Amino acid sequence: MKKALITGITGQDGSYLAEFLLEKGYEVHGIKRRASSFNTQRVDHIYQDPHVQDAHFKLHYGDVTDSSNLTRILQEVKPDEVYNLAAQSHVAVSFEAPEYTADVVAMGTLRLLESIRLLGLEKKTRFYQASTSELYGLVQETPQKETTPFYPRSPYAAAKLYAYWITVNYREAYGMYACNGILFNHESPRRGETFVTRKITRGLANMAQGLEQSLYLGNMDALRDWGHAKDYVMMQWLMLQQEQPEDYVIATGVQYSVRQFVIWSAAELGITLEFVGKGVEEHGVVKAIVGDKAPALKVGDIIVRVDPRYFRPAEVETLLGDPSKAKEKLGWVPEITVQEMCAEMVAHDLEEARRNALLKASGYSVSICTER
Ligand code: NDP
Ligand code: GDR
Repeated sequence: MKKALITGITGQDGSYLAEFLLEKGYEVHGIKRRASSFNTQRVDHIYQDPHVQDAHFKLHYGDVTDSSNLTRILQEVKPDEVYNLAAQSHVAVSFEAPEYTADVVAMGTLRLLESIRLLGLEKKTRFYQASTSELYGLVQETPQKETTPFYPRSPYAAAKLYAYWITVNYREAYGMYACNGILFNHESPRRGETFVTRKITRGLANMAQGLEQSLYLGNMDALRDWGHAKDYVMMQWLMLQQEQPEDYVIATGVQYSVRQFVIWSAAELGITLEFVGKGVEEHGVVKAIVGDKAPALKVGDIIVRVDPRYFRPAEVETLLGDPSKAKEKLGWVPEITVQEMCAEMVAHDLEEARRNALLKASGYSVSICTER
């Protein structure tokens, strides 16, 4: 039975990857951080009681800022594959916590690679690094492919640049099977609530049910190449099953604006939304409503506004990936379209909003966190 170790297992990708690997028959180990409250919601459904003798899913307390901890876990597990997904992954937050972001994202990757090497596992353990389209930042070529020059535009992206190159370096210097997956944005109902797609689907669903008053967004002109996380974790695994370790771009090859994603999400709730005004004055007005998904809204309501608080000190305006290499060498084609993904996310968040609205109507207190 193959063993995999996933850092960041409690995150969006970690949870889908763990499910995928368990289905493939792996023994899956994950590193979770100690927190003052439960932080395993995304993997609770695959949790196995450690008292069960042949449990195939095991969580270890740890942190990628702690080399001794990583070395101990690696020594204990001796994994065939390591998936390094742990990160302070929010671009806007990285401007506020740049040093911490660098420690986790850049140094965390080095710590893992060096632990694997020092333990003599460099010929056994295959390594996947969660690289990102943010590396392209101020884009030098469109669409972006494996050979497109990088130009990071945030502390997060600059830290990921180090992580990218140190992964390449350990491959070249020590003959490690180490790969970078340069993944473009990928989303799902498990996406963190403060990334733009989930903020939109959750915010609109809450407003439809009368739980929020307005959705405040930043740059709605930003263009992204959005795919589904479930499709993308399969690629992380495939990259580690090849004869030679290589780096791959994973993307859909189509891009849309944040504004377009808002319009689709509203449509999933039966709302026709029209944007009027320019710049910080731009806002989204309800033009028509069909069906029963948005009982709390009426025609003329302003439900989307711009708040400059969400503008970034340096923005990545446009990203569009060219996944030709992954298609050719890994035989991969994304299965879920962005519109299907949007529908799934809205349906998920509407169900949650309906539940909360019902609780509220029954006199129970409901806390709706809307921080960025
Ligand atoms: P999430 O933010 O959902 O998950 C990040 C994970 O990292 C969480 O499990 C988090 O733990 C964990 N983590 C954070 N800091 C530490 C630390 N110091 N030590 C150990 N674990 C830590 O990210 P995604 O699942 O969306 O992304 C996975 C990876 O892929 C990340 O590295 C991200 O940068 C990268 N990426 C993501 C893309 C996307 O569109 N989703 C695109 C390209 C790259 P906790 O749950 O406790 O917070
Ligand atoms: P991104 O994702 O920065 O691309 O990083 P995010 O969803 O945060 O932003 C996408 C674009 O939307 C614009 N935007 C807003 N973003 C947020 N979060 N909140 C808002 O209110 C808002 N309004 C407009 C942003 O300015 C941006 O242009 C994600 C993360 O998962 C990274 O870890 C990963 O590496 C990249 O995707 C690929």
